[in-house]
Amino acid sequence: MDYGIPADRVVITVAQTGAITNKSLNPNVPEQPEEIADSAYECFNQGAAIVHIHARDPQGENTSELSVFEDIHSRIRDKCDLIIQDSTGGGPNLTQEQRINCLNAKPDMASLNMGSLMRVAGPYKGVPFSNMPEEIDWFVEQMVQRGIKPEMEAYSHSMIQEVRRLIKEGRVQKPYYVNIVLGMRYQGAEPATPDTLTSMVRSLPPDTIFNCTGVGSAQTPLATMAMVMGGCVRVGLEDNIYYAKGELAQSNAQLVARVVRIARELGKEPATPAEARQYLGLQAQKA
Ligand code: KMH
Ligand code: ZN
Repeated sequence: MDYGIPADRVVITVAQTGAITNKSLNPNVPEQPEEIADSAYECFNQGAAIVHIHARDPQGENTSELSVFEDIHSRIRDKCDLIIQDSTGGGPNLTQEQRINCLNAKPDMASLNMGSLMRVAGPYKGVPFSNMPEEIDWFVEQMVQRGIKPEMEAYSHSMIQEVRRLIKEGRVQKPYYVNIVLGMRYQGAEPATPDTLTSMVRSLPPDTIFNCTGVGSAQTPLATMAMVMGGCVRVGLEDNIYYAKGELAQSNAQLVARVVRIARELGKEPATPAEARQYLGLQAQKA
């Protein structure tokens, strides 16, 4: 079987909320289930196929509460067939056990962070974003047991080695799906440059579909480059709160609409969720 995305399609993920961005940074960050679902539906209407989910409690703190994830999922699934990808990165206030609790809410996919980074600024300075090999193995086992496809997030070349290890050990199935995340201001993360993206894409194993996430002002240029290279793209307020320098984005849908305009200029249509399910080897929408 030949894996890949047709040249005239692009799979767009929207990462709407995140663990760090909040309403004090941009009041348009959706935090509560109803806001997250409404925003996801707007993004679906603009051309997103996948929604990456972080959940918050009523006070806006990162939460692992199953009922909150279930509420978000059912609100989204009532509106549309977006592919639901929960975050197991969670947030710096969550334990490893809490980070995988979202898997019990039956997402289609879940993020699987492929190595550890160190937070070097902000309130969590010095708190590691820990993803040790045995933790990765445990997370991926929990996903596989539940039929959830891992979205392997790689922030550096060394994390691609970890992807290779999982493949060698038979822990993940084809087509492998790797999100190359560049420009995180964490120790150990690589910069959002064309050279880094090119080099990391070249180092991917066969049968891998890649997605690119550029953080901050790199979001649009790297998404454009990734589309030219035949990749999938992720945009949204989780990774970038601005529309332009000094101008906050009005919504996640605004960021999706922009990448769709660029895609069309490049001769690509946004893949529907049904098409994206087929490319990624996902089952039909979960109940
Ligand atoms: N904010 C991203 C760069 C996760 O949720 O698992 C990192 C992320 C991790 O998306
Ligand atoms: Zn995330």
